[in-house]
Amino acid sequence: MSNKNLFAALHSSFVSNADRIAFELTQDASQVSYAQLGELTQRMAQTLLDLEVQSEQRVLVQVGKSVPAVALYLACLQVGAVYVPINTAYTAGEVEYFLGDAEPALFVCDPREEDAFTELASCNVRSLGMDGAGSFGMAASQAVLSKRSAKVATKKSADIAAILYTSGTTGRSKGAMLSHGNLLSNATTLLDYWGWKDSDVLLHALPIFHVHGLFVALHCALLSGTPMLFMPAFDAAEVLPLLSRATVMMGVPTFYSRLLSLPEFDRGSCTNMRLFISGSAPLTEQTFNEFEDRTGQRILERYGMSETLMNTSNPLSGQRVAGTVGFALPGVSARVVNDSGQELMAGDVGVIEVKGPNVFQGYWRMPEKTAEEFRKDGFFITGDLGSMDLEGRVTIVGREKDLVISGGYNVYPKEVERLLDELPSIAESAVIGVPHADFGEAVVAVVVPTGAPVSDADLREALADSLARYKQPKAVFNLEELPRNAMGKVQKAQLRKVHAKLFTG
Ligand code: MLC
Ligand code: AMP
Repeated sequence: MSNKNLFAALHSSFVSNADRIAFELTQDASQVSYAQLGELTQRMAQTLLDLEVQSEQRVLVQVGKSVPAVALYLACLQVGAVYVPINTAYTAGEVEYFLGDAEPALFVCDPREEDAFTELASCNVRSLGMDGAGSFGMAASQAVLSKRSAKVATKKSADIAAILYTSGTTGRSKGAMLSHGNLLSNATTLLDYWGWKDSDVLLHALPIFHVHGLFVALHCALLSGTPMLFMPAFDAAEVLPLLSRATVMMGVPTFYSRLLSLPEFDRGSCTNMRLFISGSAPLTEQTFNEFEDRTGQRILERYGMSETLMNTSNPLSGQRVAGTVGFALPGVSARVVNDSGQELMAGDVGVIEVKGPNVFQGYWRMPEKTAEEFRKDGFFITGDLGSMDLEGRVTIVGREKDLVISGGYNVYPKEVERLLDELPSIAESAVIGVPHADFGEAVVAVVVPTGAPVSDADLREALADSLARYKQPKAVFNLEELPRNAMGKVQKAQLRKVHAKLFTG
């Protein structure tokens, strides 16, 4: 049986594309070839082995976006460790949870945090700077490579390659376990479905701790030897002059609405572009239409999740319909069901369920939770609400799960409410998402204070150490009591209605 380690496929691409450029860093135009990426990865793999990281052990990583960070991911694959990336915006308080839950053998953090985390963590702690500095980076640069250096660990398709944490409705983050087979099959499907070409150049401006930037974008490029224009973070003004050198860009809807806000962005800005892909949050019909009017390009919208990678996509050739997420990808089955799991007629709205080689292996150390989210016939219950037309085209209309998606980041109200309710100044709270022109949705808190009204500044201060900034409410409202229905359930729909125009005028 051949080795199903995803790294085996990536490595053979690095060998066949050795002389091609893998990354051009947009900060300084420096370039890294596929051969250099392969060597850096080999050094990092050796460093992991020198630190005695074993196959299947977790490596928790919270580092800035950089080529060394990509190489660290690849090195984890190579030695068979399980890569666990977390958002760089998480506070030390949030990181502590992941350290406890993932029980990593090694935590790699930003060099500025290394001393503090060495005190806090019970595992090995090392650091990696965006320039390759830090204790892990230094060790990798000094690693002695020899014939006995790290090999490619042998893996089966179902073996876990990565755990991606995704918050739960209980407010506790769940680790979605993705296998080598999940990652490789989804990437090869996308390469084919999106017609990846030898001449493609990918503009990579997404963060690399989520499915979108880490797996969808990087895997497509790395497996096909595509050069990437690699940006540390999205900035519309910086993207604009780079577009003429790229052929493919992937982004969350905020990327596209921000590009449209630049008056100089037009057809001439993207003469070589063949594909703008959007996902992670709903792309409004308004953005889709304005984008087409301005550039002549119809954005290709697709739909995915941390648990499932990519499920559906609008077609490369054929009609891309605004407001829809297209068809189930080849090998993926999608259906829309009612509460009792019965499949609905075309056009009827229900919960979207999916099955296929893309669907994850379960939640880390949560067998009951895993069992709850799967049907007996193996379909995964996404919690997204939508419909499917007679041709199989899927439209997402909402979410059954209480979740806010802000600028492509998920915020689970429960997690924020739990922290607010612990504050002495707050008796109870309800956290909602309201429309926002830039982020799509924004987090808003409605609170019942115990005494004096709570201000935005009070909340900011109270949550500074415990909650990432993007999850913090962008506005707070004080009420004497929360609206509840006869069953005592907070009527969030009513609150959302009241504050619907808060950020959209
Ligand atoms: C930043 N801020 C946000 C935010 N991003 N607030 C709400 N929602 C967000 N998404 C806040 C910061 O906390 C800060 O607040 C202020 O905005 C400026 O920070 P910044 O870092 O300068 O922000 P900016 O560069 O403008 O970032 C916006 C963004 C970024 C849209 C470029 O959020 C982004 O790259 N999003 C992509 C997310 C993504 O990759 N999702 C994929 C998930 S995978 P303050 O108050 O301190 O000033 C998935 C599956 C799938 O969903 O299908 O793909
Ligand atoms: P995450 O847990 O970060 O992977 O987010 C997954 C969720 O993002 C999905 O369950 C959807 O709710 C949402 N999502 C992803 N892509 C789209 C899309 N194209 N349109 C609407 N929602 C999307």
